[in-house]
Amino acid sequence: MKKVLLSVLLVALLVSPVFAQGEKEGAAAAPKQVVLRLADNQPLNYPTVIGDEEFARLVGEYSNGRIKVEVYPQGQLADEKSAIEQVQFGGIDFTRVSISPLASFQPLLNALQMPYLYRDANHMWAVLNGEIGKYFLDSMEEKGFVGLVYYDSGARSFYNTKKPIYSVADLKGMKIRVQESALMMGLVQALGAVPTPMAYGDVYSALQTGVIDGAENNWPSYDSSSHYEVAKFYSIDEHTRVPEMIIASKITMDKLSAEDQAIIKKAAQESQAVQVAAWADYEKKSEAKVTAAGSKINKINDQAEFAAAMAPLYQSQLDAAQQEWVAKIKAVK
Ligand code: GTR
Repeated sequence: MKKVLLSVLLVALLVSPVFAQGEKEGAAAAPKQVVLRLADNQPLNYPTVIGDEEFARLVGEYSNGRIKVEVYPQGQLADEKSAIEQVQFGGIDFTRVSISPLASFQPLLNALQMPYLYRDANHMWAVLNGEIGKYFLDSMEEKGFVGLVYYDSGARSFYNTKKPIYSVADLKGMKIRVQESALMMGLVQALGAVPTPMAYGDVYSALQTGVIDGAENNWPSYDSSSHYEVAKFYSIDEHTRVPEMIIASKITMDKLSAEDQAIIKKAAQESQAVQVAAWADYEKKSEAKVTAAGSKINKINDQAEFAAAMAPLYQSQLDAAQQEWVAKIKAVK
């Protein structure tokens, strides 16, 4: 037995340099393909994943197939927070995330997602795709990331298993799941409810078993996570517009040539149009789907009441620099 093993090893040693040489020669003829991985916690056909796939397609096209981006949806690689951590140390090359948990890594981002910050979606896009948005994408570098592009994520509202929310008082004492974000904890507390930070993938069963009473999200997530099956009351208050971002690992990007880095940045920027169109389409379909499935949907009575309750967050959650950014954002026409 030992003898057989020894001869197998010998043969392997003898032939391996040949293989190595063959590989090298092949590499000289056709440059080796670089395979990079992108993590997304949303399912296939969700607008962010449609955007990721467009990004991957464009990278393939612009590099003539030399760079391949593989998209892993549905949290296959990691939950959102772990995906960000892994991108930071180079274990995953890209991830598409909500900037809410991302702000734990780059707190400056909180200035982009304050409650009732934007007048409407157009105002948000003017900010994100203008100089301010560029500054925030670039600010990711000092934390070990390269910010590539913003994606749409609509507006977030509360939903719960108990009753419709009309006024701030209705939320009193309710246990509300939030993303892993200090700002979101503060926001829910400001409304008199009890925040429970939790990974996205754990929310369905927490709603079902009554560990929490509710959560908050946009229409597409309320739909695709199936939370509408267990939390029937969706109350439109649209407290925040939280954009999403594709970030690259700075470790990965630093290994690539300047030309390839430019290809990745261009492809990501250009994928935005497809993602935004997919978002608009999915948002309408989700609202119709959850309504047909029996969700009880209502508008809150007075948005000004909610905005007033959350206004102190602009002081308590933001430092002077962030407050200056907020002023600049509000001034964008
Ligand atoms: C969704 C977002 C996810 C995740 C989720 C959550 O809108 O697309 O990346 O952040 O919200 O609430 O955890």
